[in-house]
Amino acid sequence: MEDCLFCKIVSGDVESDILYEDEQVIAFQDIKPQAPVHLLIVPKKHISTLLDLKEEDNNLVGHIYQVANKLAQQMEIAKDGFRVVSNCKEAGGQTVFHIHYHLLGGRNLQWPPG
Ligand code: DGP
Repeated sequence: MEDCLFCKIVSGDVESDILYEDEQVIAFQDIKPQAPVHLLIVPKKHISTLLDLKEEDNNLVGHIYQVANKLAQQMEIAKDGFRVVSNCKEAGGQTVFHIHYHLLGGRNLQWPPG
């Protein structure tokens, strides 16, 4: 997608601090961290919102959670606990329309979110 920020990060046209990459996903530091650890796990395939996920994406979504598991351990937030969250559309807080999963940890997170 030409005008998609996260597609440009995937292609390397926009710089980011990448911590993990494989054939299906990348994970990089959020530019506006909301916790001591705040990474974004992003599929390389452009999918605009969670509502656009298809059955064929089931393995991809499972893979994203496996990557979250690995990164939580790597970032040393697994022992205390952490959060994986994906915002959907404006009222859900989505600002970048290429699905992504926030991995947040390193402090006691509040619930409910704002
Ligand atoms: P959301 O609001 O759920 O769509 O999350 C989008 C996140 O993307 C938000 O936490 C800030 C982050 N973000 C926006 N622009 C950039 C960027 O250029 N680089 C990086 N690394 N993160 C960005």
